[in-house]
Amino acid sequence: MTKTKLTLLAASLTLVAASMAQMAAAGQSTHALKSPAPTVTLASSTQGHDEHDSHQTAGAPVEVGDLEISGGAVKSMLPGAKVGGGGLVVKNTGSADDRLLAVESPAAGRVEMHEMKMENDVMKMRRLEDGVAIPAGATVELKSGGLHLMFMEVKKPFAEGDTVPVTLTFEKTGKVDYVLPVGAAVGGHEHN
Ligand SMILES: [Cu+2]
Repeated sequence: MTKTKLTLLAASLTLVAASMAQMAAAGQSTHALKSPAPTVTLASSTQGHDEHDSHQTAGAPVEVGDLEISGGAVKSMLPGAKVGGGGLVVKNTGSADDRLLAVESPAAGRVEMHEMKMENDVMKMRRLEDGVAIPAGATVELKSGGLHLMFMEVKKPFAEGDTVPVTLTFEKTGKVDYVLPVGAAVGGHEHN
């Protein structure tokens, strides 16, 4: 009798011990699995916000809808100069065409889109009144010598190390803010 009771007691103690061990193990695994995961997610999303929202880094890619704006630069200008040239890269990852309709900058009276072309051995430049087509799947680069941006009535000549914020207006995507770095002036064209 007594022996049986003891055996039963021992058996139930073992059961209790076993279930406690299980609980502990379960608790441990929840800890081990759950807590590191959100930490990683939080860290990466915080980084993304810093780069894009609070203070845009010059030349840092910006993605809005199907468009990715990246690269590009504005050339530094001579003292007293009023016109500056620059460009950027627009990539359309979507399946619908878009169009860059207008560019504005607080640093310039107005920003025009220009195209340079050789015509009978003469380099001609014309203003693109209808903007620049950004076809579906295409990457369009605006830079000196081809399609480019002209900053007119520049308030303070761009100097190397400055940044030039621009607001791009696209037909489909709408307005996109981007910041261009000012690089060293390298050859290129002058027009006043
Ligand atoms: Cu031009």
